[in-house]
Amino acid sequence: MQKEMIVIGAGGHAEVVIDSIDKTVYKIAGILDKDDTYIGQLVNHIPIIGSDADAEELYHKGITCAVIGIGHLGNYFLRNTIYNRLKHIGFEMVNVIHPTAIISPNVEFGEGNVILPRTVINSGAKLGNNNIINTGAIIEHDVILENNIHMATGSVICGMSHIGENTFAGAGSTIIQGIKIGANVIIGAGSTVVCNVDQDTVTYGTPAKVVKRR
Ligand code: JB2
Repeated sequence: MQKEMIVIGAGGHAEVVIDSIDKTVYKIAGILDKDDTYIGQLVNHIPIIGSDADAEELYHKGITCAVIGIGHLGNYFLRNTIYNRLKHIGFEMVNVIHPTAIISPNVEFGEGNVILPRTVINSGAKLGNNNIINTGAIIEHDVILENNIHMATGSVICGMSHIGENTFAGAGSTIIQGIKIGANVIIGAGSTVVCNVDQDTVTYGTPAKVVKRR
């Protein structure tokens, strides 16, 4: 029997997440948006059924699985806040893995991770919770990703690097092997990171340089 699930967010990222959900395992009961404005509208044939305020009631009705479909590039902490709220209610935060993702059997996952089309995660990698591995991103061998990280489209982390929580690696960015990136870092799109990066910084360019503190 399929498990019932809600998707959080009704934007472009949610569309890709909905496409990636295994419908033989999960039945998507609906989408929760920021507010009730668009109730009844469809996103990839799935109706918006309410807002975050409805999550607890839905859980008690037996819809016990959830996935966050917000990429929300403007606020990196929002996904974490929502994740913690849903966990507190009791939701099972599902790992969504698109069928075209290539994942070594020797990868460890937490929960609530979203692994999108044509990604590669190689042997020995460890992922915490609530991470986005966006379309075409490559996570090389023995990389450690903490929690609430967003590896944007086509980004690459080479072997044995370590990424701190809440960090965002922009589209097409590359982190070479053995690098340590702190928490709450933003790496600009297309950057090449060749040195360790301190927490709470914004870093851009090739080679990437810290341009400001957050
Ligand atoms: O607190 C919230 C909340 N805040 C925004 N709770 C819930 N349940 N939903 C929230 N939202 C909703 O997230 C908005 O109402 C909207 O439906 C959605 C954000 O949509 P948007 O298209 O603006 O962004 P996105 O996060 O889906 O996609 C961004 O990030 C992706 C990674 C875009 O920049 C994409 O281009 C990018 N690929």
